[in-house]
Amino acid sequence: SSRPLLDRLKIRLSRLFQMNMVGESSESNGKVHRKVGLVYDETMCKHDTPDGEAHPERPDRIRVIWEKLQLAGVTQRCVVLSGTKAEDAHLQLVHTKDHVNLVKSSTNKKDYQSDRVASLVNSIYLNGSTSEAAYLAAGSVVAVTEKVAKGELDSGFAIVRPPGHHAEADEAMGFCFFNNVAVAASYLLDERPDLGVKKILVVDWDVHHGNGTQKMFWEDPRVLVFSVHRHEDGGFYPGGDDGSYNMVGEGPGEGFNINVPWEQGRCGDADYLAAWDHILIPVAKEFNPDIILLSAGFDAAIGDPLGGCRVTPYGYSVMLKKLMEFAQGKIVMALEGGYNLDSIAKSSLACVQVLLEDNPIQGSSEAIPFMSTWRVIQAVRKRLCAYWPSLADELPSKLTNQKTPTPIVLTSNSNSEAKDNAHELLDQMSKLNIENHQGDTKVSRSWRSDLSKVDVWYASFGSNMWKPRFLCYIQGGQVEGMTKPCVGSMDKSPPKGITWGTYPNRLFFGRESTNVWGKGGVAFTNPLTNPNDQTHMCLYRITLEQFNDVLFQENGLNVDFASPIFGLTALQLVEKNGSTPLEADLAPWYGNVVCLGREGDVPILTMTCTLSVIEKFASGEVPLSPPAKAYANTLIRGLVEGGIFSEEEAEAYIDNAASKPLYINGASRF
Ligand code: X5A
Ligand code: ZN
Repeated sequence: SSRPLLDRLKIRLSRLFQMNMVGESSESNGKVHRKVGLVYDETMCKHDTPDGEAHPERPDRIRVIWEKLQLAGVTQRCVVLSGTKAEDAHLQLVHTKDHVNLVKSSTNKKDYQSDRVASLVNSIYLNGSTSEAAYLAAGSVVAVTEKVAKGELDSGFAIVRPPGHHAEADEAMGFCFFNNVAVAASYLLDERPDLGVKKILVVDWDVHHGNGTQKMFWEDPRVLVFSVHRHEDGGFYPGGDDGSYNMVGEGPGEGFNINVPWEQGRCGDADYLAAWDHILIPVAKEFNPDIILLSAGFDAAIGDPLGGCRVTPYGYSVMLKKLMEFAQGKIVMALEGGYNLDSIAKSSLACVQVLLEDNPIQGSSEAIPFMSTWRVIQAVRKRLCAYWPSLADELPSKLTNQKTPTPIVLTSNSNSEAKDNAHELLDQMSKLNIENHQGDTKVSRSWRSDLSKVDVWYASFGSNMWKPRFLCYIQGGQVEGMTKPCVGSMDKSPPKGITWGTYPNRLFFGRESTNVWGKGGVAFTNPLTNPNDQTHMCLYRITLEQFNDVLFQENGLNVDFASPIFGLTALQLVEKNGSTPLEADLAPWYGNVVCLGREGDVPILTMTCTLSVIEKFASGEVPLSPPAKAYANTLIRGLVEGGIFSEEEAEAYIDNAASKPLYINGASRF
């Protein structure tokens, strides 16, 4: 038909148009790359404790980040800048003259303390190079910011130390001397009106409250300051009430300061992404910044000795990716805290890859937000909804009341339907035992033990994207939306890894009903690729034995087979040919195993229908039909909890896949 062709032309046209719009960006292999600036200057490593004492804010922090970026080969693809010293006039846009002079002339802590008794308790140290490093840190952030605002760079990352966000107008504290980000923001607004930047969004994801930045723009509506931090009712550094959600700014700046104060440590990707989806992103849409300055501390990272939170590199990459939608992606990241060398290096790399628009971002996110997280998010929304109408709606209780879902253990169920299910399960189990005690034991044992030694990534695009649902196939059980339980795999060990990937295949929904979900279509993906198509998949690292048990269950079979449905020979075939059909009688639903590539040494396998069934779907012989609500919700939960999409985005993704016609001649043609 003519409609798909038109759609495809539109996509191509919009891509051509996009290419012309970013004329500054470099192009190689036909792929447009964003121009990303990186500042690194070894001189900033010279700031150190005077007596060689160990300190978390140590020189190696920026070294390991730089080495990681070099090793990953990303520095060659960026514009590398060396440090620039800040000008006193620029520092004085946010600091007092006294403070600037004091930092300038201090060469040891005594100099500093003799002038300012307060610094005794304020977590700073100095040596002969501190002043130089502090000037370089602030000046470098100013320099990249200017280049991004001008459009010379699309975005940038200033790998600087000492950090800045705790530094106040007249005070160094929390390892900070000059407020690097605040200096850069004020520079744009006050010194460079020619660049046309009128509204700046400062996002501070350092685990500590950005008290300095908050104070500097307290009455300034041109700078929206957003800080998410561990607060614990003022018990966490820097402490007191400053980091509370009640601190919204004053005068013309009222409503332009947003704090998300965690009540507890251990917050991870799910908590941060919930704050993004339900506070920061909607507000950013309304504020519509001209540029984003990111106080990018990595001390909320998993493994950080000071932060005690659990954000993964993947979590940081998703948070950053969501910000790329604003200000045409003009983002300047400035390093703040972050004290686990390995975590900060990995997190930094993940972020630079986002700035470069490398695809796809790999990662995992299993958790759901803490109850306390929803409490905080709701309090923040309530406090700020007068200024930001998009925060006014009450969050659906289905979101805020969810507890960590666990598969139902069948034997503990007492209602009659579940009992029936349990009987069915017991039946299956006993059959299984009988089978194992009769004749086939040896064959059965040997295929299982052989295949248990081989790992594969099972890539799921349907309900299995929701981890608790997938676990039913491993551990047995039933979760919300399922009409009957799964028996589980023989080997009940949990997946050894979880990650996500995006593949150029068409997701669609077909057939009228299933045993497990009742009425409605279920997910398939076209085994043929097309660069215009995208299926998001959750990858579970399991053994080939478990993969067989998943295949059995997906096809409505028991798991007591004497031989595998997908053995070592089939694995070799699929790795060579890209896909291999399974025995049609045994696997009527998902009768085609497709190899999507490798992750490390391990093949990535998905299961879908065969090409002949694709043809039947396309011709209408087998119906395409949208998923029932319960089934669609399971996919949406998987995508949301996996950190791939917001709920709205996940819904749109499913709706889109369910409503487009399936045309086979488009595949592999472009
Ligand atoms: C920039 C930063 C932390 C200060 C902690 C003091 N500062 N105990 O992460
Ligand atoms: Zn910090």
